[in-house]
Amino acid sequence: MAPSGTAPSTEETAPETGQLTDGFHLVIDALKLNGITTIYGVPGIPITDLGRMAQAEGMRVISFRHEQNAGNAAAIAGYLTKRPGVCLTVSAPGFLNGLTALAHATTNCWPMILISGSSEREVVDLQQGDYEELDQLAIARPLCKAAYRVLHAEDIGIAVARAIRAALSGRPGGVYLDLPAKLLGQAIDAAEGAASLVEVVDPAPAQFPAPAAVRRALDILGKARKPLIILGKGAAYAQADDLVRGFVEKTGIPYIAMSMAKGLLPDTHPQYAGAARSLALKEADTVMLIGARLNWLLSHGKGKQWGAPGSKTFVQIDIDPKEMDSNQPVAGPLVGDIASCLSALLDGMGDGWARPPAEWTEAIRAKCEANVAKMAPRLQNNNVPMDFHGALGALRTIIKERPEAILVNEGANTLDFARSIIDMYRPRKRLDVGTWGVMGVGMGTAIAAAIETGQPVLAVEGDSAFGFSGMEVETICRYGLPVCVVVFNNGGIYRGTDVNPSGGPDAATTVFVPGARYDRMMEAFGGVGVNATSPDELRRAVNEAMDSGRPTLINAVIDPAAGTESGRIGNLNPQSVVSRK
Ligand code: ADP
Ligand code: TPW
Ligand code: MG
Repeated sequence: MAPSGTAPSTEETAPETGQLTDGFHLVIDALKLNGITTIYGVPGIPITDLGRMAQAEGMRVISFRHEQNAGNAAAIAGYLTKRPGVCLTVSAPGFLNGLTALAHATTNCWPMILISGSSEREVVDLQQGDYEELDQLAIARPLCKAAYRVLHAEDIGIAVARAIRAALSGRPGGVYLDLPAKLLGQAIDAAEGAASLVEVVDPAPAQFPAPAAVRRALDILGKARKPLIILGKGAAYAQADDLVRGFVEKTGIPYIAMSMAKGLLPDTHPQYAGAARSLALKEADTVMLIGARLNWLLSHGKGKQWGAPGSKTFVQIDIDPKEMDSNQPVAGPLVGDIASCLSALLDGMGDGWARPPAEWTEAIRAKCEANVAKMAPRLQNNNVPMDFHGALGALRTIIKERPEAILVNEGANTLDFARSIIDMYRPRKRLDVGTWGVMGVGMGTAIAAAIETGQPVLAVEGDSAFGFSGMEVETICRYGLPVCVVVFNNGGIYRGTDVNPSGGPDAATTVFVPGARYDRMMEAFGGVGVNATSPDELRRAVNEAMDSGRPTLINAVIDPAAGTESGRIGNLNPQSVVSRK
């Protein structure tokens, strides 16, 4: 991809006439021309050779054990890099395995391209039972921003360009690219092929808000007595880190950060109201959303959590105009990209901006301090078996000492406690289950985080969550990645203490084999396995792993009774009205 304003580069060595190229090479050349250098996938008919050739052509091709994990890797690669992450799968079953991740990327507004081989159109459309026959294009369409099929080798350049532009422009999302087997082997003249490639110019154009919209938003913010900023992962994705900090600090407005926006400013920032979240949401008169949606994660901007109905005025920055008024009326809509909107706001604020009343900011600060002090002793406990607080107290210190490390996090209690206990200090260092709360993103996310950033990764995983992608520990070992997985082993989903209500011999639905030793999975592939029973042991093992960079899995033995049903969202479980004996 060429940045805004630069002309597409010309091929350095133009092929001579008479030479041939084919679909395989055109796909690879088109991706490389646009700066896409890594493919996450699983090989097989008809794309085995595509992976081999991509590797031969200098691309990084990371082979997984299951397409869903490769897809999750591509999705988070898109989030981390602002370039589409690419996942490559075989037809029907491989395609379907990758689809969950494509939908996940789209839901989270992350750019990703799922490229799947497919069987022959003529046979599929007549339903004649081709090898792995499936109408993949039709199935993908509702789950992504755009879906394209390429039938002629000379169209590959345009198709890849369209896929990249669709994934990156406006609200980012997933794109599906369908490559029938026959296309890959199609030969065309090499010079003609080279000329058909397209380097996308300025794939995510800046989108400026109108001056009137900027004035309107500033007018609302200027009148607020109790303003609050909510930073979301759209703001983290935008990589406008200095502008976010500049704006937050110039306004003096307290802010909270949605899960993956934690660390955009350090969680220790004096304006951070995370530990006073309830008070801030309830009492605020004006709420400014920056790259965050008023979806279920913010209880749609209503309910007890939000104080009296109608008590809030909303200002919102989002690149998607349809996001405005999606759940609550937005009095100050700013449609544009985060960087353009924030620089326009900063310009408009001038020098004499009045900070919010001290009564408000002090009330929040006092609440934060009280809550932090209340929590502190619980985080220092050295109980055996460990509870979530003791174990996370140890990990919290490790992230504080190693702020460059990336924290991957999934589970229920393991997720909710880690989110609130582990402070983040740098942008895009906390990667988790996203908008849907998908279990199974862990290993794909950890692998892509290590590959894309080269930084050490600490993956804090519920034992159930880990199981969804656990086989990828082999992938971590195979590529020698600096990933330390900590499995919070409480013997089950939420808790390990349920019993079968029928009294029958089957295990209860939420429990696993008690005393399981996940650490041995890592040892099976040549990595380091550790069984940790106390916070001290856990701390030691994680530090060792982070120092050595060796693939490590620590089985952290957590009290099976320590968790609660569904972590912090138990209220979303429907209640039965029937009580049967
Ligand atoms: P969170 O879960 O952290 O609250 P969401 O995923 O709900 O965040 O919201 C992210 C929002 O950010 C989406 O509505 C998306 O359209 C928006 N967004 C993504 N990238 C940009 C950008 N560069 N500029 C402005 N808004 C963006
Ligand atoms: C793809 C439902 C939400 S949380 C969870 C499940 C199965 C696992 C919780 O147990 P874990 O954590 O990981 O051991 P802990 O600390 O509470 O014991 N399938 C998918 N996504 C979701 N969200 C589920 C199922 C679920
Ligand atoms: Mg568990």
